[in-house]
Amino acid sequence: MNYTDLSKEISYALRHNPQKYRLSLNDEGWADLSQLIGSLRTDKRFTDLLEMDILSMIEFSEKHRHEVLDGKIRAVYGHSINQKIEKKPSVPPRELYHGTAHKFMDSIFEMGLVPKERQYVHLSEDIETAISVGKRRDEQPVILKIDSARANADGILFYLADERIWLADYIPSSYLILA
Ligand code: HQG
Repeated sequence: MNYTDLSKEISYALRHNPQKYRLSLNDEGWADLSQLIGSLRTDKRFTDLLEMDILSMIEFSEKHRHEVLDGKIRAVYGHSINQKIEKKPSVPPRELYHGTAHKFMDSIFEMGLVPKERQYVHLSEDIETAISVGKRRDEQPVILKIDSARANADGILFYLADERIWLADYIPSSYLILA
């Protein structure tokens, strides 16, 4: 079983298209794991899929994209479905980072960071993660530093997705500087 294929398919199901897999997500994005397994088995790449494969895929993934608890599974971040996934606000570290492409910079300095297709803007605690996120769109990405302490003090909410990734609804450009 190819774990990269499995991870991508599960991300697609839980972030973007749960209906296709006959899944319903609760407010925090949790879906029934056995229903997901049943739906994935109809794909010829995953006919032998067991829960154990999903647990191993999560364990060996370099990023913490999915979590399993009590027969449920969810995507940790990245959702684009209409149903808003609820996150509890937390106090962010003083600074956060976002890696992006040069071609977006005019628009970002004009409008701030917006979630685009996803439900939340994605930010990271460390520059290395921001670089790898930005490299998806630009060989030499722009790294923005977010003054998250000041933004949070001014009422902008931040949500912890996992130990490295933070989410926000919107970051006005006045809190952004080039890292
Ligand atoms: C940009 C992947 C123009 C923003 C990654 C980004 C991450 C603007 C793009 C996670 C803008 C949205 C999320 C504005 C923001 N004008 N462009 N005003 N505001 N943008 O993919 O943060 O591997 O939705 O800079 O690694 O790149 O799939 O967000 O370039 O962790 O698990 O609009 O998804 O994780 O792109 O990536 P995305 P992202 P996985």
